[in-house]
Amino acid sequence: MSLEALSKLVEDGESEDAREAAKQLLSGGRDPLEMIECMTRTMARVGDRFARLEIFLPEIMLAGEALSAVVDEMAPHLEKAGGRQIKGKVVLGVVKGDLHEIGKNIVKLILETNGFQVKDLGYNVDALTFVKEAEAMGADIIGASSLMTTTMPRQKEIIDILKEMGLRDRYKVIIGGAPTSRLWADRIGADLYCPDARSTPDLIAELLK
Ligand code: B12
Repeated sequence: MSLEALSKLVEDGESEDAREAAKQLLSGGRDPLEMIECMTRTMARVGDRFARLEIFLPEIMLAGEALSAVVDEMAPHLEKAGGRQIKGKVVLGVVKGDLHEIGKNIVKLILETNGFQVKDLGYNVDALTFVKEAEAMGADIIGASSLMTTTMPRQKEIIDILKEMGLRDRYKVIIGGAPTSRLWADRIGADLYCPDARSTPDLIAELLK
């Protein structure tokens, strides 16, 4: 079983076969983080095919479900790699209007296995809810995911609310999701942009120093 074969199963939305393939790869010692990177590229390709009208929403939904099945299989393998000491508290969610949660779920998994405590707010989360939940948790970090150009402004809204409430210095705000960038992070005054889940724990640890 190869990564290419797994990628094809995810792209074709074959959830059960993809799950089995992932199991095989993982038990053969394949690095779960490498698998995630490969699957992220696969999903970008799925998205491009959708944008070109070669496939439609049901196919994306099936591919998304197949990827979620693969991520499920990865969880125990990631846990082995992680430490146990709490490095920071994070509230994490997908911004209002956005239902794309797979990337956020992967980030959650990787943060938890690397010693961060995570409160998962889910998807379609109002900007004010991020702030209220961060206050309730006594969080160090607010992490906001956006997968659409139309919902990226909701990341800025979180920062605007923090400023209005006089809380901007209390939290580090980190952003991610396929259409976001370092440039966007700078523009909205976020503390950090993370391009992928693999780099996130180290980038945050560096930021909190
Ligand atoms: C799967 C998918 C769906 C699934 C989502 C299933 C689910 N449960 O999440 C479904 C079918 C529901 C869906 C719906 C829609 N989708 Co869609 N979807 C995708 C697709 C193909 C893949 C997304 C994905 O899971 N990627 C894999 C993950 C692992 O990657 P990732 O999310 O980028 O996350 C990684 C990093 O970015 C980072 N990261 C992510 N978030 C964060 C947060 C923090 C804090 C940090 C540190 C890091 C981090 O870590 C992750 C792991 O490394 C993308 C294409 C793409 N290029 O992404 C389109 C895409 C995002 N969708 C798109 C569209 C248009 C839609 C719909 C509007 C379609 C429609 N007509 O209804 C709806 C919108 C629904 C809504 N309101 O949100 C467009 C958006 C275009 C735009 N305006 O920007 C895209 C880009 C496809 C395209 N090319 O047209 N979609």
